[in-house]
Amino acid sequence: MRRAVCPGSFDPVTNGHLDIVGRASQMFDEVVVAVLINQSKAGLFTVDERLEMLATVTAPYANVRVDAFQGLLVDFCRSSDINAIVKGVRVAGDFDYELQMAQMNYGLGGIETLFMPTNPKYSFVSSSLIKEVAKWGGDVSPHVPDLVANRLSERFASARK
Ligand code: COD
Repeated sequence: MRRAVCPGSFDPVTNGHLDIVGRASQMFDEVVVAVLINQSKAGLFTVDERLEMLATVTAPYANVRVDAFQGLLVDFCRSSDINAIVKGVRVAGDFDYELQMAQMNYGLGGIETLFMPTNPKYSFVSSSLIKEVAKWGGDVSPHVPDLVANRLSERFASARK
């Protein structure tokens, strides 16, 4: 089986992430969207909340499942029988960083990384910008699934109380 991983923080998932996941799902038998459990960085959403949002918004893709991992991505790939890492590339700066990680991951585990150019509609979209805009009441609805837009406004509304 050809199985790929789309790894990330997904705090929260955006339409840019989803575009890459959807395109990868057409190329592989199975795609695992894997959320990094980062003990040293608290996110806006817990890992469980991110997984729940991801499971809901990827439900239309029959061959996509979600999971979480700790430690090295290559170890997760090995234990889940994953042969490829799929990454979206937005701008040249992304490529410089992603290339280093791809080469390190290949050296560590012999796992290939495939780069997918982002859909230009989402080239400026990142989870951190989305959080910044949503925090101050800006409209993020064109850039994230409706579920995520609602969760963001709930989260920041309760923070303002
Ligand atoms: N359009 C297209 N793709 C996008 C967009 C967009 N608008 N936004 C993000 N993406 C893609 C990128 O490929 C990105 O890499 C991925 O989605 C995830 O993005 P984020 O922001 O949710 O997640 P990151 O960048 O914080 O994730 C970093 C990883 C968790 C992938 C990385 O740190 C990792 O693999 N960590 C595990 C530890 C490890 O193995 N370290 C050694 C690496 S060599």
